[in-house]
Amino acid sequence: MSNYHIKHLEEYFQVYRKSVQNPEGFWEEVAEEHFLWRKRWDRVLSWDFTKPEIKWFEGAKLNITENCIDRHLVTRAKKTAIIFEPNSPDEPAQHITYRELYERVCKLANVLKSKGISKGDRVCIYLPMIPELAVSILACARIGAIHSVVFAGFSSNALSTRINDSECKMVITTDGSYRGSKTIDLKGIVDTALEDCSCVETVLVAKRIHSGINMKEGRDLWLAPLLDAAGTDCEPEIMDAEDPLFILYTSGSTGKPKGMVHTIAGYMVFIAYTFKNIFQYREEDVYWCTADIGWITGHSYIIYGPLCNGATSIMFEGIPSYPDFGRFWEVIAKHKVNQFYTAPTAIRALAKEGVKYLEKHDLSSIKVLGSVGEPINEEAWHWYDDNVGKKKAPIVDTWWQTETGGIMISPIAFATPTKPTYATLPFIGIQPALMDENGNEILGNQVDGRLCIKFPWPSIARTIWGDHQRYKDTYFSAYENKYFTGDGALRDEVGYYRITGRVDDVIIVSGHNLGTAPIEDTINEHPAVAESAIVGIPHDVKGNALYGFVTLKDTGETRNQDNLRKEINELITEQIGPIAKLDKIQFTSALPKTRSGKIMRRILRKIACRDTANLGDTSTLLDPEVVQEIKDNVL
Ligand code: 7RM
Repeated sequence: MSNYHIKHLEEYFQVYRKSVQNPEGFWEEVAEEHFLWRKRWDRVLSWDFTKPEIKWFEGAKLNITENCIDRHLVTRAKKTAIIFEPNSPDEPAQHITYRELYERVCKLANVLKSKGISKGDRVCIYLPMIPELAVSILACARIGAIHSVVFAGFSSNALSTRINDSECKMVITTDGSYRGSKTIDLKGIVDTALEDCSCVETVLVAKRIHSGINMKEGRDLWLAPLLDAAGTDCEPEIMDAEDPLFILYTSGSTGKPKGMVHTIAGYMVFIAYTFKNIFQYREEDVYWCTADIGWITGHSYIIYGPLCNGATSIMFEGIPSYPDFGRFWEVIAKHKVNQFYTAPTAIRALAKEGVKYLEKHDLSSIKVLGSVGEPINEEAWHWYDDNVGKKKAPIVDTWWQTETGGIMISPIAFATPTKPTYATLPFIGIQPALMDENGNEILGNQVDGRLCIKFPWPSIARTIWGDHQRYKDTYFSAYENKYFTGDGALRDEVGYYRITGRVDDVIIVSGHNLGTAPIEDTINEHPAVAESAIVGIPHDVKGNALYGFVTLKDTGETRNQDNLRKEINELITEQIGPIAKLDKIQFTSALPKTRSGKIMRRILRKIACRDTANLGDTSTLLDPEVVQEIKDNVL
């Protein structure tokens, strides 16, 4: 039996047992057999959740890019590592082989060095989904610089905060980016941001849209001529297992963004192992994750996980609605995608358009479907299963976080029987616990509580950049000796987990704890409803009452809103009970979402409570205009 490649449920249980009974022995075996090390570790694991301090493979030396690129050159030099699918379907796709990727990464690594970047320096990468983004990440890793990718949809304000927090010496950007039919002046955003950043010495600019931009003398440099002059080999910097690999910012419910720090060896081992098993990637498969590399999903499951396995990974520059809502399906058919990984918000947006776009494309290459980012509601799950997977492709609903680095709870495709809306079983090595309000672990099945993890796994973030105390307070203080995820979950009669959403989304109505997710799921089952979000508003008698924001499907017919309100509440009464009925239902054209697709309930809550003087930071919203519309129509 190979520990590395799990194929049946029985095997999962055996390997899981082993990984929990002897975590060090287990991960040591995985690390030994499947990666390239320059020096072996002295110790597999040391940990103390009270400090908190976690170290994996201490004493080992390696470079992650040798694992992602160099070692494949023997057998996969001509294999495509990255398929770049541009924003416009009229622009040809690019197939970048492992050999080409090697050369491009080495060249850029040499450029970085020549511009004064060395091991431990922070480099901010503010790029759209173009090959230079992947190459920049790997070039940093090659020379031991710490990359901090900032999603290229963030404003100049968000960008400067992140650059300053980790004192980046360099920014890598472009003259602009494409987004559907629009272009975005990325360099202009960088220029504005840098007015507030004295730490940045150099800005490297890749050409993408060929727009006229300002180049600041002595600071800004075009990338192309530097690359042309650079050498095609660059010796990898030999790194310690626990050296930082990257910083990635994630917004908390309060305060400034948290720069989560991931270190090299443990991250590499866990991300490679999860990718291989959960998606059941096989040599020659084409894998597509639609996330932006500006999020952890893109770091772990577009770049590091696939490349560590010698896979072919698609990088898509565009959006699902351009030139029309058939774009995803067109790309799947064009590249014969075998594993497709996307977010519930995208699934719902596409489902809203019906099946007419799907029917035009051949999706028969699909073997596995993935979901990530938020709980997937029953309706979206079935739509995905019926229409995209044609009931033949298992859906891996993968629960994890920026902080966890890799997937924590998920089916293993073809091994774990799936169940709609359930992330199912803990992945190998992951030891979840459900906790009650008093800090006690809830044992047994058919229970729900707050989700914690009891034992370290290799890719857990090691700290928050510059603020270890905040790391401790946020994740290790709620429950003794446990990592607290901030999510609620339930465990069903067979031990499957269902993530019910952030615990701060719980609303107490007349003493009943109501999670927003199940109510939203019920509303979404109404045939006219596309999406919904529930918030609590103060109520004299009940403590809180429920206020719903609902978007409707474009079915062509006009509906009487009062009738719809009645039908929605009847549905809730039927499926959950009258306690969960909504006091108010506001119909709206869209919901405010973060750019990674998470509904910003914080903003909706304030609007519903008519507390709109200070809506907090709305700069990370996908579509800030909807906030005005919702404010104008508040009930
Ligand atoms: C990967 C990612 C983390 C939060 C997490 C959850 C929610 C993510 C799922 C999910 C239910 C899922 N990282 N979440 N995946 N909830 N089912 N499969 O999204 O740091 O950006 O967000 O996202 O609340 O705590 S993240």
